[in-house]
Parts: sequence; structure tokens; C-alpha cells
Amino acid sequence: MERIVKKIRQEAKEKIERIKNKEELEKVRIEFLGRKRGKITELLKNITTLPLQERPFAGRLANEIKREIQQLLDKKRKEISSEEEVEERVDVTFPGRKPRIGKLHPLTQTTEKIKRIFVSMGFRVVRGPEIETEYYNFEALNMPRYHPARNEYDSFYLNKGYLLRSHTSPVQIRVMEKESPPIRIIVPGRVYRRDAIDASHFPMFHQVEGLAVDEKVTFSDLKGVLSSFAYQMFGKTTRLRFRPSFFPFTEPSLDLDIQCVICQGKGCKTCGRKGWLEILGAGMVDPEVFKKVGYEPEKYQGFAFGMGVERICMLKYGVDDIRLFFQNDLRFLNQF
Ligand code: 2NL
Repeated sequence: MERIVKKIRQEAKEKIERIKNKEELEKVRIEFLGRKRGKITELLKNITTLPLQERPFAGRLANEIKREIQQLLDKKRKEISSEEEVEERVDVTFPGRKPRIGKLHPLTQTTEKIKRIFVSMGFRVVRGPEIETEYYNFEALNMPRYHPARNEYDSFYLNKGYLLRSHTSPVQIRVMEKESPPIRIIVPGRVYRRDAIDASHFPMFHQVEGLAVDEKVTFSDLKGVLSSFAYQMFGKTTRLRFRPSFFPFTEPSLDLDIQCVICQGKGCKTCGRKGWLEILGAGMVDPEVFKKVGYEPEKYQGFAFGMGVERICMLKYGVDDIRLFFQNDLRFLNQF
């Protein structure tokens, strides 16, 4: 009896030693302690067949072995589960992966900023078609056929009478046709001109134009709105200069300059030694334009302005080549 017990004990010890996972552990437990066929269980059952005097000793021995095997299995179970835990634990000291956050294109950021400034002054954002008729792109803006200014906006013509808009003004014409004053709108969008590509020209670029029409709108209103815009866009210490200009659709007309952001007015390559940079053109809406949309020129006045988004963005951030905006080079784009 004693010999059999010791042999089972030795066998159990070796098998428990070799256990590697939960499944193996369960197999070994059943082999020795299983309620039906377990080797120790059988042993205990067989004690009743022994002579009476031997039973107490054999019983104690078998129970001792049973407890011993149980303890070995418990110990092994702890070992296995702690190993598995280590595998699943998160190392909170491990450096994280940096999330790659997307951003808006610099031209989108600039357009958004321009929009926000004018919306804060009561303007509403309007959009319109990029394919236009000659009437809306030119005639309604006081540029009849053969008007010399048409050449300045050398356009992409499509089928007869249609073209890619060379400015967003046609949208303002459409709004005036549909609605009556007061009107305060800004129109952002793509425009197209047949220009040769260089550092400052691209055949497609972006504009924001604005229009305000009401009774008693003055030239001072125009200067005030544009000054406020320039200060918000380029900083409140920016020096401004209003300069006379000409557009077929405004009279009088002006160009707005800011002091050169590169040389602070001393004169450099960027400002062409002038010390000033043109940021937009504007003026009082020509009565001829009002007549075209059916407004009484005696009753209403208005001002209008237009600016190139690429130009504003280049001046604000010191970008020296317009082509950079359209190459989608992340080394450039990630700087904004
Ligand atoms: C520039 C100058 C300008 C306008 C655009 C406009 C529109 C209507 C009536 C009158 Cl419907 N004027 N637009 C007026 C003055 C200047 O743009 O340099 N743009 C890039």
C-alpha cells in the first residue's frame, strides 16, 4: 500500500511540474483527483478492502497525499494565471503613438478667416455657379462687348455665350436681381483667367468679393469696413493706405495697401521697393450696374470690393510662390 501511494505521489509531482497551461492542469487534476476515476479517489475507495488494522494508517497516508497534490495544483494554477496576466497587462510607461491630425488647406484657413471677419460685420455668405454667361460676367458689370477691360480678364470660353467666371461678381448681380436692398453679402469661390503660370499667377485662383447696398451707403462706410477688415486680418498696428484706382463697375474706385509686412515700409524685393503691398480693390457701385439689375440709382448707393485669397494668404504668411498652394506637398502644407 505504502509503495503504491508513493509511486502515485511521484508520478503526480512530475506531471504537475510539466504543466504549461490551464487545459493541461485540468487534465492532470482529473487524472489524480477526479471524482469518478481519479487515482487518489480510487485509492481511498479501496481502503475499505484492507484489513481493519491497516485502514487508519492507509487512510491518513492517502489523505495526506491528496492534500499534497491539491496544494501542488493550486500553486501551479497561480503560476499559470500570473503569467497570462503579464501577457495582457498594458505598459503605461510605453511611449504612445502620436496621432496624425489633419488640418485645413492654408487657402481654406484664409477664406474662413476672411468670411468670419465680414460675417461679424453683418455680411452673409453666398455662392454661385463657376460656369457663367457673358452677360453676368461682363455686360451686367458695365463691360459691354469690345470693352477694353475684357482683355484684362482673358477668359476660358466654353460653348457659345458661356465661360468660366473670371471673378465672383456675377453672383452679386444674381443676388441683386432676386432681392431688394438692404443687401450685405460676401462671395467666396474659384475664378479662372487665361494667365501664364508664374510665381504670382495661376489659371485658377480664389476670390472673396463683397457687396453692400442700401439707402445712404457712403464712401466712409466703405473705408471703415475695409479698415476694420485689414486690421483684423493683418493686426491692429498695420499701416493702411487708400489709393485711387479704376474698375469699370465702380466709381470712384480705390486700391487698399498695407505697409510691407517684410520690410516694414523700407522697400524690399517683395514690395518692389515701394514699401506698400496691395491687398484689395474696391469702390462705390457704378450707377450703370444698378440700372442693369433694376435698382433706382437715385435711391440706392453701394460699395463693393474684391480680393484674391492666394494673395492675402501669401502676404500674411510670407509665401513667395502661388504654385505651392496647388502641389499638395505636405512639407509645405504642414507649416500652416
Ligand atoms: C480686385 C477688385 C473688385 C468689385 C470687385 C463689384 C461687384 C459688383 C458691382 C461692383 Cl456686382 N463691384 N466687385 C468692385 C471693385 C473691385 O475687385 O482686385 N479683385 C481681386
